[in-house]
Amino acid sequence: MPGEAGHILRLHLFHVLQTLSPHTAELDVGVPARGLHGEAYRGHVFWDELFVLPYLNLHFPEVSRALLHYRHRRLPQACRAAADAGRAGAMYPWQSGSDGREETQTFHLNPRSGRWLPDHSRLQHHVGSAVAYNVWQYCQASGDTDFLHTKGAEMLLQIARFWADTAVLDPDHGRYRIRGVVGPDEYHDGYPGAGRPGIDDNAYTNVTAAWVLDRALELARTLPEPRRRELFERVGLDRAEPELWEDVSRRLLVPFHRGVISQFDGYQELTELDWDGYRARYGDIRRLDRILESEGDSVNRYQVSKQADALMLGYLFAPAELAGLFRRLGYAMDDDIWRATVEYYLPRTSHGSTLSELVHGWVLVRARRAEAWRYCQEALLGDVADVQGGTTGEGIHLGAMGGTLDLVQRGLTGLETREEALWLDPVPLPEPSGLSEYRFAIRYRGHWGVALRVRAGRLWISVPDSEERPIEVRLADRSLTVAPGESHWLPLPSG
Ligand code: IFM
Repeated sequence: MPGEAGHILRLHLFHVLQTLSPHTAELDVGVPARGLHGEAYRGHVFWDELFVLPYLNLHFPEVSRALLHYRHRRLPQACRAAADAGRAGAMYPWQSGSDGREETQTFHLNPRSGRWLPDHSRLQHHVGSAVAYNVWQYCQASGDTDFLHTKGAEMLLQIARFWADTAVLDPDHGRYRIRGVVGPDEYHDGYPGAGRPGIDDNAYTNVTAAWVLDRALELARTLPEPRRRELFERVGLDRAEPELWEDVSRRLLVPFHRGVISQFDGYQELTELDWDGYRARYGDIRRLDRILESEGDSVNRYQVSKQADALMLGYLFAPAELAGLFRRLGYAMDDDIWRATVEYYLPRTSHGSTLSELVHGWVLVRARRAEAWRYCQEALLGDVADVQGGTTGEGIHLGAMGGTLDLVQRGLTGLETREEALWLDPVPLPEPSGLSEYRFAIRYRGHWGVALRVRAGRLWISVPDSEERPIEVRLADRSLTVAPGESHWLPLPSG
């Protein structure tokens, strides 16, 4: 593996650009989960663009913008889906094809048992928050306020509206609850023996919903006139709605147990799995759902996750931002709680999705944990070694491919684009990582070639003299302005 990382990343870049490039930016193209290389999922679009857009945002912002237009063209369909479900706003589909209607299967086959089983994965309404997150991140990276104030705001407001209408105030808790959903961990689609599908108060769903509501409020407050008035008219915003959004965004319930975030309400009451026993018996236990069902059991009974779920929060939000989000919700969240949460879910996750190792790699890199690189390597090997046991032949995994490129670009450099500055917090690279030196140039808020290079414990940043404006850079211990024509070598913290 050492030395191969660069080759694999180039292969990933090839697949990303083959599927999404300036040549597709003029077309009505979404992000198919399996790229252009196979028939798995029938070419459907899920939430996987959440892992691809961050890379595109900093290289081909026009492609990201086109992908967001793709979602915007399907906003009316998402609003119809919400209305059909008796809700306000926009309910984006979990799986969709050309016209944006929900196309998730209602039954799926367990090839191990040969049985067809009900499929409730369409309850992954968190896909809407992924669309909103992508809007926000794209606009932060590109500085495209025109999109943010028009189509972007329209999507954000409609998604926020959906969450505000879906959350129900529970007087016993004094908090809003979102019930009957499925989180990113697709293993848990209901409580054991319950007569209804879905689980309640999925922490990822609720925290991201609160984030969307907060962003929608920020937009509603800061939009310049006459755009504000036009937008409010277009979405038919009732004056009372922002008040409700404020309340919901501060009082959504996030369950905890034993000092960690609970994946969902009641997770801690589920049975612990005998992981060693199952490993000894089956070897590869990534698809525990299939194994357990074939034994006449159900994965819903166990504290077992297919992929990162609560830990997805550490992928979307850097520690300080996550702490702020929890604070706003009236919960304490510090490094100890987060560390304990990571410790709790790591051994309870089977990594039955290529997205899982990618997200764990990210989360552990951010936490500067030694085993981070093991997960990063697994994420890199996803398709070249077909780690999911035969799925690559049905199509590559575009989310994991885009995500690994972004892991190097933003994860290892700690790069964030917010508050009109470029934030950098590089991670010391373990040896041998195959990535002891790497460089790339990004497009950032109208700049064409901000160059970054990581090498021998130092980070180099340069702004070409062809640029017109300086950029603001924030590091953990200092801020600097890098003017056109300037470059700086900055020491990395030792690891
Ligand atoms: O979107 C993913 C999901 O998170 C896990 N199962 C496969 C989907 C498509 O890649």
